[in-house]
Amino acid sequence: MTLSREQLEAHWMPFTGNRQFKNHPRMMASAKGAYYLDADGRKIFDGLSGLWTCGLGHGREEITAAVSAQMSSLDYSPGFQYGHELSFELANKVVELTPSKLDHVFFTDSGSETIDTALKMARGYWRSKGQPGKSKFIGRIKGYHGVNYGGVGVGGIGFNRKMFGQSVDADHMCDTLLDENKFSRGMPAVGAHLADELEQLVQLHDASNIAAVIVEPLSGTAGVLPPPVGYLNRLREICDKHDLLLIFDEVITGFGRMGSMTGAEEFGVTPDIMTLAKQITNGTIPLGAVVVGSELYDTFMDNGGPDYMVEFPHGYTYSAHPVACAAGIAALDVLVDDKLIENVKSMSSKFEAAVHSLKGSPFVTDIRNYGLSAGISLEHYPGEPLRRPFEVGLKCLEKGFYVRWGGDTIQLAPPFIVDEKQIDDLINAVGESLHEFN
Ligand code: PXG
Ligand code: PLP
Repeated sequence: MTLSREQLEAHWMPFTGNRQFKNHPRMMASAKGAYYLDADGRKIFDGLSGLWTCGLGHGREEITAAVSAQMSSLDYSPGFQYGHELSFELANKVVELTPSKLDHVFFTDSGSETIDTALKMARGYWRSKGQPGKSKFIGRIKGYHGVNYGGVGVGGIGFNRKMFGQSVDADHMCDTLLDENKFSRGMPAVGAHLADELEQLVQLHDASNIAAVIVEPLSGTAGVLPPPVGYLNRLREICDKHDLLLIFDEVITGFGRMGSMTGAEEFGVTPDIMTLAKQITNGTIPLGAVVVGSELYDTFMDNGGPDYMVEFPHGYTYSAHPVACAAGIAALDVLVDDKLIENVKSMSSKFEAAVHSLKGSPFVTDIRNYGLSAGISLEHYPGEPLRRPFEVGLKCLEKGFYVRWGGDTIQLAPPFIVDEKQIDDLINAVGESLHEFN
């Protein structure tokens, strides 16, 4: 590495133990397919597809070519009051690939912006309909909805909240982890009844005060928690009964990882609002998208006043950035044309068997999986729940495998292009690492 210790200080890194990192840097230099090359030229398998972003593998020529051509022809275009064709083309593609009731797309630049946009849409929708009291949100314990103020308010990870004080008005349902579901494969059999807690929260706060319920169809960051059988259907029923909007945060589940285009499609439940990011451009250029149905969109249009007036006072300088849209179109084309979702489907049973073979390995207290995602919970050091996953992650890196540590779990999400041998090697690396503790 060419950088000095002093040069590392200037960059305050996100979600990183800066002090540890800067004493022991882990630098990536390049990437192709399912592998990184680190700064020392070592090949590292990408066991989390970047940060759940790069399912198509790295360095896809189709995306590179589209981005490069776009940079040369229209590098930026004002997103407010002016348009360019690519955003409409991408919006139509997103509408085509998401459930049929969702047919309008609002672009943002990240998952976090997407969530805050969705929350503002929900409140604005009820105000436009003359019900301004409907402003509270219901999230879920262990939910992750990004790091902006709205997303932190509805989020359910205490560590991400405690430093920052109050944000939006939100209450939370319980998480879906049950002892009897430990080591479930795919969707746990028990737990649909946990959705009934929403019914209780409605009794407590009254539906006239609640704008929306927001959940990840499968919680990723909390350590891969697939929904129990029937749970999402039950949430949908309760939302319909009480006139609450249902938001699915599909920043991780969107565009393939579940073995379907979306979690909504895979689990058979359609939300009123869907949030997408990450995989939409294969992680190459920041882009997020909120997808909504016509009733919601038309409510804003019908209440917008004269037609020159802005109906939704919201948008980002980089919303629908032309280069990001070019990347999005190219990435979604590769996903469809290369039939990579079929690969996720066919590899997921192999992946499931491999990851569950770690049951019985030292410190493993639970394993959960769905599609090409898995979470492995590890026994805590006394008073230090986060330490062992960190140590396992470093051991895997020494063996040439990048895996994610978060909370008391190790998370795996290999690229959609993964093959059987790569799955075996990844799981062996995790298994060996677990056995290396004294
Ligand atoms: N919602 C969900 C469901 C997410 O998973 C966000 C919102 C926020 O997206 P942005 O683009 O603002 O980061 C996310 C992001 C991990 C990990 O290892 C997960 C995320 C980000 C980084 C790491 O679990 N999720
Ligand atoms: N802060 C200032 C002073 C700005 O002028 C703007 C945008 O014009 C923003 C923040 C928001 O930036 P963005 O649109 O990239 O979210």
